[in-house]
Amino acid sequence: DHFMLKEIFEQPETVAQTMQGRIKATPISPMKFGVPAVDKYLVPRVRLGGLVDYVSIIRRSRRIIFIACGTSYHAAMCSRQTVEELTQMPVGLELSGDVLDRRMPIFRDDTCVFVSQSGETADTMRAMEYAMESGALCVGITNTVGSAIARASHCGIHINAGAEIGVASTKAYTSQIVAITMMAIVLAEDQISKRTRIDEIVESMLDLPESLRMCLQLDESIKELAEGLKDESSLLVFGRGRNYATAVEAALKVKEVSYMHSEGINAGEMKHGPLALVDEFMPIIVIATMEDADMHNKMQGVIQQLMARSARLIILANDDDTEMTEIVQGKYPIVRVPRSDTAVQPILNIIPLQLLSYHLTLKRGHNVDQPRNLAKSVTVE
Ligand code: G6Q
Repeated sequence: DHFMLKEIFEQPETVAQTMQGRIKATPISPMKFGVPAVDKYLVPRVRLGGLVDYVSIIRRSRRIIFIACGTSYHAAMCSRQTVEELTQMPVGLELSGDVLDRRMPIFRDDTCVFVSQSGETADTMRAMEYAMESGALCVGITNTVGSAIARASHCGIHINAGAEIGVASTKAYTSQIVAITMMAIVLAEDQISKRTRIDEIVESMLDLPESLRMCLQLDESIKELAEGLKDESSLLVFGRGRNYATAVEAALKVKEVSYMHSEGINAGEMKHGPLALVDEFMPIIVIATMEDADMHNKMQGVIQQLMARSARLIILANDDDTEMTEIVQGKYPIVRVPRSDTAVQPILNIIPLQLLSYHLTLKRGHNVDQPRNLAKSVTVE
């Protein structure tokens, strides 16, 4: 019925398109005698044609800085940890407009990665011109072949997600995360110590289309959830680690199309202010998937603290998380998503939240594809 819904449902195919011809299906570290075999020659698991000639320059750079706006910024926020984990390099994250406002120091041995669905966003383009003047290597990650950022950057990755028409970015977000994760892998492929980890991430990426299809089956139950939330004036979303990005991206989706106030909150910051908003009326979505044991424990603690304050919760958990069933005791709805690798799980987690923003908007009677005051490409500063 709408481009936004069409694009949400395209994601099993669009993430596959982003990986197509770039990821090798066979593991690079086959197990021999219970330990990963170390081949004489490193066989790369991922190949990104647009980066091949620049990989060694990026590896030698002082730091990597991701620069973007809106949803593209959230995609970089989500994948930044994977880049840090695999490369062990300092990885910065900046809003395009803020780079210019601060006249941020950028140096010739920096790599600046500009993430933009349209490739035409004025703030990101200006930030790239600024970084070029500083002599930094400029990498573009865009969805639009021939766009200003794709043409003016030194090298880059096309995310190949196909044209995105809905103003609310959905399929571009998941493909941007896939593209940045592939970039992290390419940068780490020279390190033998990272090969097993790369295999784990790649295996989960290859499962993505199937897992995304399972997430899309949540559509009907999310519609019901939206019915119970449609008259609210505010919605909080709590997450931490990579899922802090999921929380802020979900909140952006909700506010931009349904016009409901929504805020993504880092659950680690809860005690430093946001807890004051918690009462039995304020709806709070808590992202508590169990891809990482430490994070899962922390999120269980957050849920218990919120329960102690009689909060009104909606929990996002994995389909095999029985502990969560015990903690929640049937008091709150639990949205279940399949389990994946820590680097890949946020790609699944955002799906029910994209669907929620879509259904909330229809139920509140707004135009989901063309929200007021917003344009698809923000070509003015
Ligand atoms: C969100 C939007 C918006 C977009 C930014 C940056 O749903 O589509 O936040 O991500 O305006 O646009 P580009 O990714 O095209 O640079």
